[in-house]
Amino acid sequence: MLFHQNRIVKLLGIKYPVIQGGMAWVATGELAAAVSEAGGLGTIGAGNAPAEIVREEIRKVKEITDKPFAVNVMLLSHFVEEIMELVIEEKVPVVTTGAGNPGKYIEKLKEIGTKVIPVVPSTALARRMERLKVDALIAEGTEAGGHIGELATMALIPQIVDADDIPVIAAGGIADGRGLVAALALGADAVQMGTRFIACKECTAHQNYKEAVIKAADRDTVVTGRTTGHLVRNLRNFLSRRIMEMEKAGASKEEIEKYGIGRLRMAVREGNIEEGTVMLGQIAGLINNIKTAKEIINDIINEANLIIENLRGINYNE
Ligand code: TUI
Repeated sequence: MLFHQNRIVKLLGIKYPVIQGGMAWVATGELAAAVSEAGGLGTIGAGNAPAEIVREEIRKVKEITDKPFAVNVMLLSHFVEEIMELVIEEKVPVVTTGAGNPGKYIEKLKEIGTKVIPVVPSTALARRMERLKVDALIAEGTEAGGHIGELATMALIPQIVDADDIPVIAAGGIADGRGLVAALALGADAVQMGTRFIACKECTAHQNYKEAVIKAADRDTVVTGRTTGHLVRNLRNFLSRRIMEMEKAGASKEEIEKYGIGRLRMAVREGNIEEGTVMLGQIAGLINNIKTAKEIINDIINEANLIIENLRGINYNE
């Protein structure tokens, strides 16, 4: 069987090597539970939310499913300390981290058996994480939506795979079975997908946000934040144009950050996809339908299996 010896599947106790990205505001308990029920690993995105809000999402997941799930801790959050206390109290099976170095939290999480999986945008951070004995790494390329690093998935994955002996989950630019097989070919053991799971029936984001993903073409994302030091891939819309104008005009980091406050919520909850921040990855252009979490996962696995079967016939020496 294709995924029988898969290290990530074994580590996490899931059926398929598909992880749902922990998107702030978008990745609620409902979405995470649906993905975990379908055999992947669902993730709650803590984003900038306080612990009490995230606790409710954890409770929702636990009500719907007994399967493993993750909480993504966004390390730039003001509430990071209380979120870490919460995930320990709730004995969350898997913690993924983003937007920083989770070094000082790893020991406490591991003590209670929580699996720790940081997102790394470079081999330098991957090596540091290996020394701290994390369970796996998510190597996220710049194709991804939201806060991103500089390296593309195609270049990043094999370099991270070779830099350490930890299982690697590939992320950024992946939305179907072709992406999964490509990631496996580069040496990853699994994929994490965010954008694909926005266009998902169980995703609680506003319908306008889901439609923005479906409507987006290949060149419809832009990267803002070159001047603030926090690169963010989001939809080319009124807001991103305004921010790029401010950046060109030499606005200060504080001014730009202040202008962006509350904008993600505005897009995800209120459906204001012009004045809000619509975070999405470059692969949005490939996504043209809304499916259930189960359909997304089953389709990816079936497509990957077919591709692998076809590849078996190839031999360049003949
Ligand atoms: O974290 C993400 N994606 C996100 S976080 C987010 S909320 C936000 N909004 C505006 C500005 C900043 C954050 C929206 N989307 N993906 C995982 C990810 N982690 N991408 C890049 C990184 C990363 C970057 C630097 C991880 C570690 C890192 O380390 C720097 C260091 O301290 O070594």
